[in-house]
Amino acid sequence: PFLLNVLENQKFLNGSVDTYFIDENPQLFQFLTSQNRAQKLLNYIGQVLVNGPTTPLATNVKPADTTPNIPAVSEAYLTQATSTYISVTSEEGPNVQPPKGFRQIYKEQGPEAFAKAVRAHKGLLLMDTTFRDAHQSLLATRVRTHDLLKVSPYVAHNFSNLYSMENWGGATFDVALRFLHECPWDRLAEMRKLIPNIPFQMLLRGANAVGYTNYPDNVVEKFCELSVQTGMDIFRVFDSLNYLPNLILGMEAAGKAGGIVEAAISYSGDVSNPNKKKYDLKYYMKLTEELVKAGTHVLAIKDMAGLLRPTAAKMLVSAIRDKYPDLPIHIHTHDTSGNGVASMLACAEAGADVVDVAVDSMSGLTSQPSMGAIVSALEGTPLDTKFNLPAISDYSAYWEQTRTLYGPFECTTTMKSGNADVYNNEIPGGQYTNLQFQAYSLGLGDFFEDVKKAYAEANILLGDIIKVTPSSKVVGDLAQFMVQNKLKAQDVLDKAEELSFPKSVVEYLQGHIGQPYGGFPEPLRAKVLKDMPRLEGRPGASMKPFDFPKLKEELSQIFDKVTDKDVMSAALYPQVTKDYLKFTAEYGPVDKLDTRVFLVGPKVGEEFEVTIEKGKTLGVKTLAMAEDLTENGEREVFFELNGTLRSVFIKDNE
Ligand code: 3PY
Ligand code: ZN
Repeated sequence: PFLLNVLENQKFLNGSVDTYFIDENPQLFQFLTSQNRAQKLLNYIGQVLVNGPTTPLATNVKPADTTPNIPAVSEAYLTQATSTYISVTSEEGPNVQPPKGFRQIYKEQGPEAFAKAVRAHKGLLLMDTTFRDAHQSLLATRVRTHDLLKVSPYVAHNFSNLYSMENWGGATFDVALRFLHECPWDRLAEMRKLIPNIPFQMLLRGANAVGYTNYPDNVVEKFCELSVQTGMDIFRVFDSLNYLPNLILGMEAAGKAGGIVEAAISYSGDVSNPNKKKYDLKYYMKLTEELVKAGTHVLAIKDMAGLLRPTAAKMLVSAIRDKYPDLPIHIHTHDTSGNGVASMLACAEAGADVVDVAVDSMSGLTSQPSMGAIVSALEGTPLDTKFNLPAISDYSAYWEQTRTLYGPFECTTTMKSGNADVYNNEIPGGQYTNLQFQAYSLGLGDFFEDVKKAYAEANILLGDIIKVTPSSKVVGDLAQFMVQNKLKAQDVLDKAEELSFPKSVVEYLQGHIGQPYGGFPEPLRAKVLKDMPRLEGRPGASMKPFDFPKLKEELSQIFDKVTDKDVMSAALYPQVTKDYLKFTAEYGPVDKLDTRVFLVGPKVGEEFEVTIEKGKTLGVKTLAMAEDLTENGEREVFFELNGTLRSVFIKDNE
């Protein structure tokens, strides 16, 4: 294994080798394990300075040269009665403990008591999506743990009345490992330490967990177990086709793990439009009945594209509220059309308990509607959220500044406004920004308009399906395929037997992600699949249980100190996790660097600090880069590390 130190090599130690041994085993001289974390970080910084970003930047906008102000935890809390505070002692003393929140009800009395407390609550409750869906939709999911943690104590102290914070799951798991070189489990554990009072919520893609494909059942189960152990509380469970067996699998996994189950109906169509017949009120009422029967603690309406207009919102929520007076109802939407606030207010008035918002500076467009807008709209009414507007402003100011660090991933580089055309194309928020980005990076402004139109056609070709990860990718892939090959819907139908469709489309038609409501489109399916195998029923039902011990063994052959969490990550994302483990073995705790330094490296001459653990802070100054390369094509980069001169040699890839 590449981490093996030469001084641990038996052959080397007992002298039974010749000098060619050294030439043939250069990996033994990399001393990776013996290098300390500081040296690894210098290697990382050197690498970025010499060879450019290790995480590809989506545009040529640079991260801002700014240090966000961290809002101070309000003094007001430090003088209040201690009985309402969480009784955990910390090094800083009892005064810094945040007030109790809904999490204490759940932890002390269980999920049912939590659901009751939510129903009994006067006023509208909020979930804050800033830590997950907001940046997934606006900043390509790139927000790093480092920036989430800085503002976490503030959130714990000022927003202890949140129903929950959505801060994990969805695309964050994959992106953390793949692009940010950080461990999603560590992110969860660290946030938990700083926020003991507010329930944490994650997005679980049912049988797809936090991936893009169905996994064996034991993977989903174990994933939920580890999530609860690491600090997760509420699981919003959805299936991309609203396919009940997949939904139930996810619900049971979350429930068995001890979590709060929030089963979600993914919303499509328009219940207020009599011409949109497939997903009508009857369809949603039937699905609600099934989810209630399956024991959900809370019902979510997941409006991933922002299609739930105010009128439809009122119809749908009142119908569910009338039939299920005790069921907590939680609404999720995206503000793509600009109707988000209006719709959430309509939901609240019709009897929803909770709506999703993002802090003002991370709201709007394809993200969630604005927290400040909804809070101020309800102030002084019976639905008053009792949130403090100045506290929201300080939180928003932090994110406004922090957002500029992520300039390279900013959706507003191309997206200047909301667009009600989403009611025609039904593209989910996160995908809408992605597709626009892609179109612009191909230099094809018109391409996006064509893709959006093709998306609507592709949806009909595939049977007018629910579109959310991963079924939305199937529709998006078909749409791009149609635009690139200049195919109209009729051409696709006519030439289906000869066309070589995207893999995701073929697999969807084979039944790999489940069964769509109303069945697969025929004759398209028969023409595309010909005699290829078809999966009936729930895909996971026919998969062999995943062999975790075997994977652990395999990883331990290559890497040091492999944890169960690493193994879980690798079960979901095998190659991405191996790359992550290799990366951190080589470059150390890059998650501790400030975001600008992490993304593009420091300026020459810049001094900065890195706190690699509590009480251990490195002072770094970048001194210079050698102009000439060494014989081996390496460039020497000079640093001052805690006042001592250090240098690293980096292979120049130019
Ligand atoms: C996800 O699956 O990541 C989503 O946000 C779907 O809406
Ligand atoms: Zn969403």
